[in-house]
Amino acid sequence: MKIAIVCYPTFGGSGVLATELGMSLAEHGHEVHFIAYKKPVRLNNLNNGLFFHKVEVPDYPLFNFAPYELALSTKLVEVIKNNSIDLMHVHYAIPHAYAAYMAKKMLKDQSINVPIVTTLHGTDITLVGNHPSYKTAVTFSINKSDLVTCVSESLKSDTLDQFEITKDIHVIPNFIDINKYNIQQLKCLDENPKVSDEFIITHVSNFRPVKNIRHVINVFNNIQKEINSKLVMIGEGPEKEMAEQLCVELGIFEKVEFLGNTNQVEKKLCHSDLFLLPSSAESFGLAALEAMASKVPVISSNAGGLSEINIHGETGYLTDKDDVESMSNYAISILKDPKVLDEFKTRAYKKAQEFDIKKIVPLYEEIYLKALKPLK
Ligand code: GMT
Repeated sequence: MKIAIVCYPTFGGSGVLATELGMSLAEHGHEVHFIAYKKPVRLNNLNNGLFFHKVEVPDYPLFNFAPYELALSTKLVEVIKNNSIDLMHVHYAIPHAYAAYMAKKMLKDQSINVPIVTTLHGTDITLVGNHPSYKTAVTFSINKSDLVTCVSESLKSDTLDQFEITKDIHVIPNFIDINKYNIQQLKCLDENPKVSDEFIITHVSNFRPVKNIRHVINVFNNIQKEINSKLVMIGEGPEKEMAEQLCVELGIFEKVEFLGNTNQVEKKLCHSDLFLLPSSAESFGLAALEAMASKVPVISSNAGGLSEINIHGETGYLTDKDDVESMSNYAISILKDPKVLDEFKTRAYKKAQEFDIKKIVPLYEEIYLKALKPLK
């Protein structure tokens, strides 16, 4: 198949997932064309059936807001025609599903039929998509997609509750390449064995308000009072400065490392003992799954789809999103007993195996075949 993938090219979960999916599809023999305003950050290799097409949005003094959807739909038409693309897979409804629909209509005008598969990732539904400025167009573009997928049962039910959806929504969870994590674990132990008895607590996100960064710092502050530990904060975003300031105020700045964005999160996770994710909304929680694949138990909120991967009392613990005290107590209970920590690590890894790329990517291939069937 020849597939055009539209995604956000940044470190956010939807872009990461779309890129990993495209790279895996190319390994399965498909031809994959990424279309975005810059090369996706995880797209490290452009041979073997992988292509990237940049959407250029020219500036003009009249534009208060440059019309990205217009440029994207024009680019989609061009790429689809030039490369005989079979289908579009757009990640994140806003504005990708909308632009894809316009592209589909323009192509139809030239007697070219290309179906749209739209994947909903979370904030396009639970936060941004709900806004009155977007809701009508988001509903329309979901309903006009040929097939719709979303990343958790929780997101499916939120979408059906909050929008007038006439389409079936297929749940296909996020995935990880467990093999990549296994290799990294071995390398890690070999090249850089853990020497100190200090526990490592990790958080990875885009530091947006929805991630409750303040809680991450406060939970760690409670942990470090009882357990010799440090906090590793990975990512960049609007709440980072606040987080640094809070660490200074609490007198724990020297126990917290802010590492910025990384393309190789598995390298940072391999020595970690516990992962914190107290988000106020989280459709799936790819960062938590990446931690679990690295044998790291998770203390998270019970928001959205987190309970579909993090199993309370088994792979970690879940609490209400603002319950810093329970999160701290649960974290300490896991860390203070090496046997308990070991059991949590094993179960977290075992659960992560359910979301291995080998099991999940074929589900997308099935969806593509379904979308193409009416055209045959
Ligand atoms: O978590 C973010 O803020 C980034 C966001 C995105 O749209 O890139 O991630 C969303 O999609 C991921 C991949 O499907 C999910 O694992 C995340 O849970 C989801 N984020 C939220 O729902 C807040």
